[in-house]
Amino acid sequence: MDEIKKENQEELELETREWLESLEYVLQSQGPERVKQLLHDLDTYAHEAGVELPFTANTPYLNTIPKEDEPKFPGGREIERRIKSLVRWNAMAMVVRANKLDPGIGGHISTYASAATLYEIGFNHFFKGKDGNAQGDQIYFQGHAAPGIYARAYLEGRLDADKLHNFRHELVKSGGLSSYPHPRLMPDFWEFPTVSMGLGPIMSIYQARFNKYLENRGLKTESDSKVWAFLGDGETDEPETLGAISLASREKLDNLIFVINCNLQRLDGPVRGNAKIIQELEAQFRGAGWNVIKVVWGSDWDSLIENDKTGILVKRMNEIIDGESQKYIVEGGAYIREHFFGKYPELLEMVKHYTDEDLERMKRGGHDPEKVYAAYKKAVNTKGKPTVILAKTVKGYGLGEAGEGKNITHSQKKLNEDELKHFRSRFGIPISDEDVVNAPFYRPKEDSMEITYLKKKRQELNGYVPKRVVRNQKIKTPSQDLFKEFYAGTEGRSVSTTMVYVRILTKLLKNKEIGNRIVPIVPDEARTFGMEALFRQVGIYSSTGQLYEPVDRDSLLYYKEAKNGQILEEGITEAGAMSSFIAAGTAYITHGINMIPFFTFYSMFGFQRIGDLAWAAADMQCKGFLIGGTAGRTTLAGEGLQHQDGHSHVLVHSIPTVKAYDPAFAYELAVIIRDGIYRMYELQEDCYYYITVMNENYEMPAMPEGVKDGIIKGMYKYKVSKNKSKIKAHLLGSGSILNETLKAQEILDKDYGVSADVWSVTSYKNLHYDVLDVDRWNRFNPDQEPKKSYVEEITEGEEGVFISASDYSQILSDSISSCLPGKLTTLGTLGFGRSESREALRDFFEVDAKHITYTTLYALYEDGKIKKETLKKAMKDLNIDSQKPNPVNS
Ligand SMILES: Cc1ncc(C[n+]2csc(CCOP(=O)(O)OP(=O)(O)O)c2C)c(N)n1
Ligand SMILES: [Mg+2]
Repeated sequence: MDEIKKENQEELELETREWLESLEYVLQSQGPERVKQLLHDLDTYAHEAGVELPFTANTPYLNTIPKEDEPKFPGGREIERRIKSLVRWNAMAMVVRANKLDPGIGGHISTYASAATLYEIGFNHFFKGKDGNAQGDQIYFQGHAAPGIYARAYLEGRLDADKLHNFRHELVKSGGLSSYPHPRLMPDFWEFPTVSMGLGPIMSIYQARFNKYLENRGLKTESDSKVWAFLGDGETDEPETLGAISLASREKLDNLIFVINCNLQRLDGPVRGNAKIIQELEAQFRGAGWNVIKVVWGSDWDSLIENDKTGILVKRMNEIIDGESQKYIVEGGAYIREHFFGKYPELLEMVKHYTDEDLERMKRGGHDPEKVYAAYKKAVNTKGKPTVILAKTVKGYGLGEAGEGKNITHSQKKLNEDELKHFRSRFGIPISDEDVVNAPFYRPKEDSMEITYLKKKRQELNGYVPKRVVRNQKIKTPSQDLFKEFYAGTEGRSVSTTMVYVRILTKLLKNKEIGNRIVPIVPDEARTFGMEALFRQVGIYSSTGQLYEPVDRDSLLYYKEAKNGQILEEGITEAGAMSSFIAAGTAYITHGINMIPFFTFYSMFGFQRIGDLAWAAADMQCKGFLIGGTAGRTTLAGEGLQHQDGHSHVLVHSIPTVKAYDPAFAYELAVIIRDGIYRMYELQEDCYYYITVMNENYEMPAMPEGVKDGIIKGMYKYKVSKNKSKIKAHLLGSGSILNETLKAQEILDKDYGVSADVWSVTSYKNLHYDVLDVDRWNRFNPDQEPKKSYVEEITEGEEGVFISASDYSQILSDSISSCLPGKLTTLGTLGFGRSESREALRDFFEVDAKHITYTTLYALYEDGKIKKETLKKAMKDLNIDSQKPNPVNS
């Protein structure tokens, strides 16, 4: 029985060999294209014959570029190795010293240790700088690999030892280095904040797309600049990392290169202990249409792979899982022999002349400069597709006992004397046994071969990276004429602030000076906001133009896609649209071109959904307008709990440089937008804007005299009461709820003899930041005449009670309560929304005219200004239901 099986087996093997030999013959005689065709035909034949072939998007666990296709390495292997070793040492020393000085200050050694070759090949051969006004590459460095990037800048002479010494001590007098890439903190150095995982990858995709957009619109010349995104394998679990990869292939972003450092570990342990992250990612990216280059094995494996005539080695490589790969690193040569090669006698035979040390030294692809060079070279020359490089590395490479490949390695920040000695010797750093314990920084002399080489290399590539340079010129703000119609009011016509906004945008787009700099961005909500007229007016950007006849071609406002289209219609991805906003709003830095993005979205799906990107945008000093549409918890009727936004203004309050406004009237909106363009693009202030617009229609009044300054600062008196009574109240209203305060003003005047003035509050954020600033100044300057906050200034001498009402959480107006001359009662919409009519919602949240009236009367009653009977009667007359549920907790 066994004999028969064996014979059969031999026959099968013979058959396989014959097929393979035939294929090899075709490959040699006619080349790979013919092989592809044959395999395709075989596949089709088998399929038609009913053979179900298992689907796989994977190739074997081998390098994508075979040895024979590798280009010649153009660099000096030895000198580059020495430079890399110095960077490694200084990066490690920076973290070790910082933690000696200040235990617990943190930092990462192991990530850069695993990525050093990936970066050094880039620095020496690929990354393009911007010197001489070149366009340069955009490089998203993996956030916690920052020590390595600082260490290189130290060798380059761009950062001194003092700075390195003050890693994570930014507040010392001489200045330090920030933990991670933060353009805000190091504005001459970092360009892209990446450390919140997933943001780098998605931002880089939209950056590469925006570069093409600028080219297709004729705003920038075509270039061979690349966008490089370096990320961790653990980071690929973030939805933002992989969530937009199909956009990159659909848009044929051959200017985009992802380098995924597959060290198989994340913070706690293995990324995929029970599987292979490289194979998993290969399938995902190939499935999405990317060019995938795997760099799994170093050159030491080449001869073994070449001699693997039966395919047993590849079979073994395919079998192992990442948990095992990690173990090989920790256990060493004898273990590798026994457990990797030992599974099959033929494999053991292949390595019998290798010592255990030889086996241990056999590198992974990501640590082999020639393999990495080959991958990058292929990536930069790839046309029509984005490329991802999946490089297998070792986390904590070179740390030995201190953490190489160990589960604790991510957080390792301290090396003892022996470990430092080991590291020093492993990388040949010329530091004595005596000195090593202090982990001193080491930089060879200026005229040394190392420094000369690395400087020359950077010169050839147009200067140092990362380097943030701002090269834009200021923009002239459109004249007041453009905005005049909005200052005039609508004279009886009812419109919404959304309609006004779209009209302003339309006019800006037509403006000769800045029209082509406007970038309207929508995540599939243009019709919701009545923006569809723009489709035809300026076109929707499409890198392929419009290959079909739109179904509404006969209508005036047809769905027009064009290669030079101006609108970025992103589809349903707020994260993607925000990434486009960032690419556009930072083009003044990246490309020296002022672009003015207007990203219009459903306000609930703004800061709540993409808050971390909004934070990163502020870090990058992004400019532009975020427009929260269908805003206001009670103004958006019918939609309910997941749509009615009553807190985006609370969320935006936390980002210091965002100017946030909740305007009520057309003229307010016009003043704010004009001022925004003026501040961001003419004065070049560091901020971006968030403005909420509503879909409630009402007449827009004409702008009263002298209110522009108040609109911008955040508050002005809009309407003085006609009633001259001594019983005084002040009603603060915002957004569409301002109308409710105006109605309450009338009721208070007519039915209760109360003189209530109405104030329009356009920005509690502005007011509160000003209050904090003035309070602090007074605290630190007790000898000086105390300053007054803007709110104090404009309300000085006002008498009576203050009631605020807005479509947002009460906490906004609470923030200014200490500065008013009378007690403030705040009405707002804290709580979950409901699917209801506007009227019912305003009653439910107690922000309608009757609740504002009743609350005013109660405040006056508390103040002893009216009698209890009057209050109780009012409660009845106004139909206030005291038994209704509390909207805050129901
Ligand atoms: C959004 C987010 N969540 C968590 C972290 C904390 N964090 C920093 S590094 C890290 C592990 C990273 O693993 P990997 O992506 O594989 O990178 P490696 O260090 O292995 O190169 C984590 C969880 C973070 N920076 N951002
Ligand atoms: Mg990792």
